[in-house]
Amino acid sequence: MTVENEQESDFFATNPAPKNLPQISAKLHEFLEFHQENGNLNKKKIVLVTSGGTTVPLENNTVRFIDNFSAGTRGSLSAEYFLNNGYLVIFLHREFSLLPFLNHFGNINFLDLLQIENDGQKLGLDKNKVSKLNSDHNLLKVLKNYKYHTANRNYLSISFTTINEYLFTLRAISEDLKNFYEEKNFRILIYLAAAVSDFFIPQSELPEHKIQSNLAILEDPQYQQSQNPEAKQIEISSSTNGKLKLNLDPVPKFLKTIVDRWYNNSFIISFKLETDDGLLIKKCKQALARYDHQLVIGNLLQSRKEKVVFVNKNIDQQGYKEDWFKLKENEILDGVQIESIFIPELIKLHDNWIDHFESK
Ligand code: PAZ
Repeated sequence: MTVENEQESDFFATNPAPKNLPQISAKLHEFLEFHQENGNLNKKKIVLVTSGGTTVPLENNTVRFIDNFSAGTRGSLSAEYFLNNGYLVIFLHREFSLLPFLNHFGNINFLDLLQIENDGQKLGLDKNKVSKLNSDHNLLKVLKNYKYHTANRNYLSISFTTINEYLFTLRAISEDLKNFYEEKNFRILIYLAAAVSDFFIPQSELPEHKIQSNLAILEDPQYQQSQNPEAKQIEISSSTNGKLKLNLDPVPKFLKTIVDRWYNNSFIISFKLETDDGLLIKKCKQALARYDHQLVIGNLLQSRKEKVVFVNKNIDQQGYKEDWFKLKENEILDGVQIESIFIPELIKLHDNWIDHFESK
């Protein structure tokens, strides 16, 4: 067993599965069964898109948590381009983050599109506002796509909030997908765009209740007795001068397990986000060397909506190659989405991958 595999089994053995996992699995199973019965699993490719950021709770009854910046723009737009290119999509996203199709209308308040008619007796549409929305945001086109893909059940949304929920759900999805696709799992594309925390506190070591800041309460024996004795990763007391000290464990590196066990033979893409451009390519290459998957897409926080880099191995497996995709000045002004440029390239890479397996 590799170190990564050991860390993975430890994680699942020591952290509780989310309570709604059986419902999620049932929903997924039903989605895959529907497409199997309709012959789509043999005809269509499927992509698992992960999107948005994971939280790290600091209390079991969670009032406070650590979060990150990701709004799910990349994931939700990508899901839409995959759908429009004939893929079935499983969209594993942070609850309340951006969703495919709705992502175009993030700042729009739908109440402003409605009006009250007949002296308060009837609900109406403000046609001028709807028409402006249509001309500004291509509402009709987006709506047609949305209706088409929902009517055909082409995508399934599953949400997570915490790092724990994310990892358990990712594993559950992989188990079902593997069973449905069996030896054809090269038709599965895994697109890991979620911003997943690198650090966390295991559930068994979380304080049960809201962390108190009042030293008198902290030193009250009755309060101390009510606390989880294992909660040693979070320290606040008079000996810390009332400062909150956090000790976070590293999240096990799941990508190795994903590549070797959960999704072997699937086309796996991970993302690498950095803020220092001097590190980006180096970190992408490190990830490829460590996990041996198919592609890393690198992006910088500051320019992630304008450029990305594909880093993968050369055909002869010797060394790496980098392909940049950048929006031009006029494309940025016209609101072109970088996903519209690089997703078609990804699909070509996935198609080559499938051809390789099918011609064996
Ligand atoms: O969600 P968003 O569109 O604001 O950001 C997308 C992103 C930067 C989170 C994604 O492109 C990415 O790089 N995800 C992986 C992050 C990482 O764990 O390195």
